[in-house]
Amino acid sequence: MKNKDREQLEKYRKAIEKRLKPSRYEHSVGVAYTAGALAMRWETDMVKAMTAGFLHDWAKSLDEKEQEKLCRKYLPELPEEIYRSPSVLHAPLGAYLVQKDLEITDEEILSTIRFHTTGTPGMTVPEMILFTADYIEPCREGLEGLERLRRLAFVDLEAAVREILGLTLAYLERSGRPIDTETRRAYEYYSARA
Ligand code: DGI
Ligand code: FE
Ligand code: FE
Repeated sequence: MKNKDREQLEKYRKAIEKRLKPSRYEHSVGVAYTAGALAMRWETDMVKAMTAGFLHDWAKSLDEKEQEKLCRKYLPELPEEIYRSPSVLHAPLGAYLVQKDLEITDEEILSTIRFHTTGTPGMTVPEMILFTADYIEPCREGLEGLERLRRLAFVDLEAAVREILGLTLAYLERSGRPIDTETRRAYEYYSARA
């Protein structure tokens, strides 16, 4: 990659290192390099994939109450229903905050961050890459199907997305947590294409 890109990425890495606790920072580095490798395999922009990887959990340094407050203030277009699933708020809020805090305006990067937790129907390849990298990055452990999904992501990206959505839905149902509309829509879209 160009010197300029390397310097930008280094800037984002340092910014996220300062912002998140160490384990979450390690996760972000894992997502960045996994997304970069998937971008090589699936022929999309590697620098954008790594940028999104470093920054995708930018809003996660805030507690959920604060996330809700900022979402209500800055993202009034979010459906009221989303507030029943507070763990998904950091994704749309992160897309907003990296724009505000780091002047990231590239819509391709912003939309991958926006949908990294729930997914959405008809994701672009960069969106599927971040969604999948978040699940399979090397620091993750104890998640269902990890070893197989790590291989599958490099063989059939959409199949990996479908499986991750299925596993997430099953997990949420088992634990009795509300399922956000966007998660369900994404799951239904990808199941119907199997
Ligand atoms: O931020 P990370 O921990 O790296 O990963 P993530 O952004 O995928 O967030 C994962 C959490 O979000 C996990 O606890 C499951 C939860 N989640 C994903 N979709 C939904 C959801 N929680 C609810 N309540 N509803 C959803 O639809
Ligand atoms: Fe996240
Ligand atoms: Fe994450």
